[in-house]
Amino acid sequence: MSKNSTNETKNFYKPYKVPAGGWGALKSTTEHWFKSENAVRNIHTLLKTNQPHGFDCPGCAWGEKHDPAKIRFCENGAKAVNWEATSRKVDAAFMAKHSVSWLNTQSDYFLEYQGRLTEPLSYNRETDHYEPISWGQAFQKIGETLKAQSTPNKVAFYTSGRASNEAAFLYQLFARAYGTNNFPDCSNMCHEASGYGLTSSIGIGKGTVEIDDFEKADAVFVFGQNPGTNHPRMLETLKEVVQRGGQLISFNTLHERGLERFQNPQNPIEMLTNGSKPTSTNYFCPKIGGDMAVVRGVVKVLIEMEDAAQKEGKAIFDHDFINQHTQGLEDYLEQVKQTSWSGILQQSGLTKEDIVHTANVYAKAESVIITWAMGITQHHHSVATIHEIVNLLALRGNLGKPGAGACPVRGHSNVQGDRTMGINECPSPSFLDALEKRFQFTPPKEHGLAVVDTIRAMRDGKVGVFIALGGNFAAATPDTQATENALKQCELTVQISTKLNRSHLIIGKDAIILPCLGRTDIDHQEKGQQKVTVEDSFSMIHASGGVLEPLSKQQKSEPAIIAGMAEATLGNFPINWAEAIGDYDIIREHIAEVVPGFHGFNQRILEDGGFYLGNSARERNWKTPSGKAIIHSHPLPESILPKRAQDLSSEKTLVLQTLRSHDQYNTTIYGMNDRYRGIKGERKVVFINPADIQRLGFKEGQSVTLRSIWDDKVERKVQGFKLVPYSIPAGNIAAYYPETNPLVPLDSLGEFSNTPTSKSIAIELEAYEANSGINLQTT
Ligand SMILES: Nc1nc2c(c(=O)[nH]1)N[C@H]1C(S)=C(S)[C@@H](COP(=O)(O)OP(=O)(O)OC[C@H]3O[C@@H](n4cnc5c(=O)[nH]c(N)nc54)[C@H](O)[C@@H]3O)O[C@H]1N2
Ligand SMILES: Nc1nc2c(c(=O)[nH]1)N[C@H]1C(S)=C(S)[C@@H](COP(=O)(O)OP(=O)(O)OC[C@H]3O[C@@H](n4cnc5c(=O)[nH]c(N)nc54)[C@H](O)[C@@H]3O)O[C@H]1N2
Ligand SMILES: [Mo]
Repeated sequence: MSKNSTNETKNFYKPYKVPAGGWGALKSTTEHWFKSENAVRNIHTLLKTNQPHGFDCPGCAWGEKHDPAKIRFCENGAKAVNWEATSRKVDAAFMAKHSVSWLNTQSDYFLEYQGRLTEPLSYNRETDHYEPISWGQAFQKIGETLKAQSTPNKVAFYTSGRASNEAAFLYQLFARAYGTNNFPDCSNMCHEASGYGLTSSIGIGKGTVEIDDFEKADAVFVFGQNPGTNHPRMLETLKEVVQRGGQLISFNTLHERGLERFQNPQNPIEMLTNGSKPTSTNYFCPKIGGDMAVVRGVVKVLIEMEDAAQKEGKAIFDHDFINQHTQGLEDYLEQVKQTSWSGILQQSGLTKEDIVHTANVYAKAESVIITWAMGITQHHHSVATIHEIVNLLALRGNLGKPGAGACPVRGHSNVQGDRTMGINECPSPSFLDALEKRFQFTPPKEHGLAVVDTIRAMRDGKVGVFIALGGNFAAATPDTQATENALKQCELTVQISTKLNRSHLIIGKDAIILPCLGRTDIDHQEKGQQKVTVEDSFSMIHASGGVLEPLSKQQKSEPAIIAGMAEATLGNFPINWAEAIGDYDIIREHIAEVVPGFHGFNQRILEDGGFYLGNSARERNWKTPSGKAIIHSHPLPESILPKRAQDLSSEKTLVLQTLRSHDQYNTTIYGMNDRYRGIKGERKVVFINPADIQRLGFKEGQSVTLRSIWDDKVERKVQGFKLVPYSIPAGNIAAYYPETNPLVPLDSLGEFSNTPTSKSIAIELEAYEANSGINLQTT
């Protein structure tokens, strides 16, 4: 389609024809090395990534096979490390030069590019500048503000998923001892539907596979994820499945390069011969939100196959597993039978042949793994889709056997661990009991606020203090305008951060920035250098220790900052905070007593490669009320858009998914390119089917306004985005987050998960003349 790319897109769009990884990745890694202005030091640093005595890569939560001989970083891990380990500083001098109002006119890229935060800062409204504040004064101000609140529930404690287990455990202990369960976290916007969907079906909210299972799987289905960019080390695993003759079917609305071909930059032969390997045996492109219909179609074919097999005295279904381990199958099969093929084909956008092929692959395989990420979890019907996936797995006993299982691929490098440590607005009674027993206080039982409810509560004056352990709340959350207005209502915002970002610039009455150490930095405490621990997508816990001297003596570790705030608020209750910071073994001893599976924590992290936390569903132990895996039956959604958008939609309505480019880490923008999708030097683009460009009367490369459709009369739009003709189903479009977050209505949420529907937003496009209006872009 883009062979005859016109002048409009010629400058920034050229399809990428070579495999993912390979020389392109190596070139990009080198460029980012030099950009960090710390190249030599960082090469040394990178070699310690994911090594037994190094640090856990802050990139993603993909796990590692234990093999000390291997270099274990990828291009995007290298970007994450170079970005953190820069020598540039954002200090008092920088802040004296730039007012907050001026900084707020700069891009997200500019803000983070300025370097590491190196001293505590406090906002001065009179000068509109951040100014230095001592650690002691900062803690005192926070403690006094917290103590002055009429109820602890006026405070929200946000967590982004990079926080270590030790930091997360102390943080929740502090907030619960203070008296609230208000723990909004990035997971609310990410894999919440996976946690909810899995807990309500198999009794545990985590994946059931280990990394070794990929070596045993006959087939792997990858739904709605882009590992070439977001989990590059997963490509090696996928390639190996294909290489040994396994079946690998990718389901993605876009043709993502990494899911097609991969050249391993760490394999000299492949690099020198310019060879590459396929990463999928089949590639299907369902419509946005069409995956539940795909799975339903597959099950419909399997029912027909089962009926035919039974006539010959054989079976496709694993009846022993079904009878012994599941509940609800009859109703579900009836529901599937009731679903029409026309509905399935229309919603999935696939042909019946594609679906029959998938069913055949599934039925022939003795073991199947299904993986997924944000293409599944950020819709209105995400929980229903995950239930459908679990049902498919259950039909042939693909839960709790080698080479099989459910594999939600997590995002942030310790987002799974943070939940394990109790970062949860709806804590389980058993967790609270264990906390009470260990620390001799009664933690609050009332459920707290997740992300969207926190924004609503700020808006309504019910939350007035916002504390963030990392992340970039203002940019990562939906409905940017509404969120920014809500944050501006706050009495105090406190951000524990490594780099300057938008959230520091959206200020209520008072704002404090507390600069912290990152994964790569050495953490010196009274009893020597400290390690922290993290949990990967496969429930492996391992230690991580920094390797670089911190850029400034004024930076503190996350646990030390939490302890400082806690002591200023609670004194030595319920623990001696300062003592725990001197030696993190003390924090781990507390964890071992409170969190199941962590007995002998301090000894077990000495093992290279760490230890496995275990997974009850993997043992076929179903922690559901009935003790069985529950087969849920949901009707296929009428439309993939939430009802409030559906009612207003028309022929012109398109469905937008917001996704990541290759040069970003969530709201952190490393650069302006999206190599695998052929985009150079541009982020304001809309990927659109060429037939839609024509149908709607636009031209390739034309600038447009995106306006979202919602029934509350609020105008949500972004402007000046260029149309890029792309291989994407008709009626679907894609654009980058966070630039498109102003379009996501705060109330457009996943059913049961309350996750913003960042992958299915109803949109209309209109031509944009550069000078015809004010550009409302926030980035
Ligand atoms: N380099 C890098 N690594 C990262 C991150 C990063 O930003 N940069 N972020 C981290 C985090 S927090 C997370 S959660 C993960 C995110 O990892 P991903 O889930 O891979 O992230 P997205 O960019 O949101 O990509 C969504 C993918 O799903 C596809 N998709 C969208 N909607 C649908 C659908 O309805 N059906 C199907 N079948 N496909 C669909 C899109 O085309 C795209 O390929 O990555 C983590 N790792
Ligand atoms: N439209 C749309 N919105 C989305 C998504 C989407 O796909 N589409 N994805 C959602 C998802 S999956 C997620 S996980 C969220 C991400 O939401 P967040 O986790 O809140 O955002 P990040 O961009 O990862 O946070 C970046 C900031 O974290 C800080 N930081 C980096 N490293 C550290 C560290 O080691 N310690 C501390 N204390 N701070 C650190 C830096 O200051 C940096 O500016 O966004 C969500 N929002
Ligand atoms: Mo995420």
